[in-house]
Formats: sequence, structure tokens, C-alpha cells
Amino acid sequence: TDQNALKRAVARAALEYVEEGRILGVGTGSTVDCFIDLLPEIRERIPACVSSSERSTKRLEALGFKVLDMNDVEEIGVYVDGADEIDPSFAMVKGGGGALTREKIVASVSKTFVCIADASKQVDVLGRFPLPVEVIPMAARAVKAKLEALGATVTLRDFVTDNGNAILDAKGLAIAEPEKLEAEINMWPGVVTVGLFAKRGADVLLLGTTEGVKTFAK
Ligand code: DER
Repeated sequence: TDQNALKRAVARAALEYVEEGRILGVGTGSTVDCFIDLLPEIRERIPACVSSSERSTKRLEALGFKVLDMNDVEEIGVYVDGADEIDPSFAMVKGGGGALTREKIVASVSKTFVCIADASKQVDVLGRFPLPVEVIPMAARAVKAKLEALGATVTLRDFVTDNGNAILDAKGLAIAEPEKLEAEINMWPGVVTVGLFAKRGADVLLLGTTEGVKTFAK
């Protein structure tokens, strides 16, 4: 479909952000899969990667890339990842692929977050996409109730994360102040990660549009 063409176009555009000889941070999702599939073209530039999911690790290792444990890595230059939504302030909703916790961890130690997304992800206000919240399983009901108190319709995703946790998806929140909501939800007992990347959003957005790839930098 032409959405796949847009994903492949932004994935290709991201290749030029990969720094020679530096550890590459790799996110998760179908757009990142397109990016991973292109990495053999610049293999000599990439000594090793740090990955945000078993899914991406498997894909990278199948292509012969070394994937390091983050604890064995001093620092990461560029982190390339997708988003479910991104707003004009480069704040994102992430977690549609269930990797939000490790994505946020790798992003937190990366110098530059390059977001690759097709045009459908660009929104004025976050929240049309159900907000993922990773929780310790025993806290699912309690956190669900708190999200419902904010006005959301909440479902428990039929999914176990790489960390052995559960994910709640909260529909119907209009997130006008993403940093504030991120901080609030982070405080709730049992919440591991909320899929709001606002305090630390993207630094560069490569957006796949029918008129080509548009580049936005903070
Ligand atoms: O789950 C995630 O955070 C992914 O990065 C997701 O937001 C983007 O996945 P997609 O490229 O398959 O749309």
C-alpha cells in the first residue's frame, strides 16, 4: 500500500542520520522494520546497535548486526524510532507496538531522537490514538480506574510486554498538556511507563508525505 511506500521513504531518509562508528539506537514498529531492512546498505558505519525490543533485536541479528545490552554501552548517539502520534512540539504517543518501556529507556540515553513516521501520525493534539500505559499486572485494575476517572475508555491489551508486564490502552483523552499528563500518570503506583514521550520528545521528525519526505527539527 502507499502507506508502506511512505514508511520506506522515511526509513531511507533516516540512513543519513546514522553516525559513522557510533552505537545506533533502534526503536520498534513497522516503520523501524523498514529502517532495519535498509541498514545492510550502510553496515560498515554501524559497529553495533542497542535495541528497544526482542522484535527489533531478532530482525537486527538476522541481518548480522551485533546487538548490545544497554548496560554495556557508554552512550548512544542517534536513536531512530517511530511514533503512533506526534504533535507540533515533537511530543509523541508511543506504545502501539508494546515496546514503550525499553523505547523510553533507550531514548533517554540517546543524544538525538530521530522520529520516522508517515503523515498519518502527525496531529495537532495527541490523544486520538489510544494512550498505552504499561503496568505491573497486579495494578491493572487500579490504574484502569484512575484512567477512567480522567474520562478515558480503557481496555486491557491481550499482550505481555518484553518485561512481563501488562498494557492498558486509554481511549478518548484529549492531551493538550502532554508533559503534565506524563508526569501525573508516571506517579501512579504500578505504572511502569506511560506512552507519552513529551518530557523527552523527538529532536528530528522525518515525515513521509505524498509530496516526499519532510524534515522538521526542534
Ligand atoms: O510502539 C511504538 O512505539 C512504535 O514505535 C509505534 O509507535 C510506531 O509503529 P509503526 O511504525 O508500526 O506505526
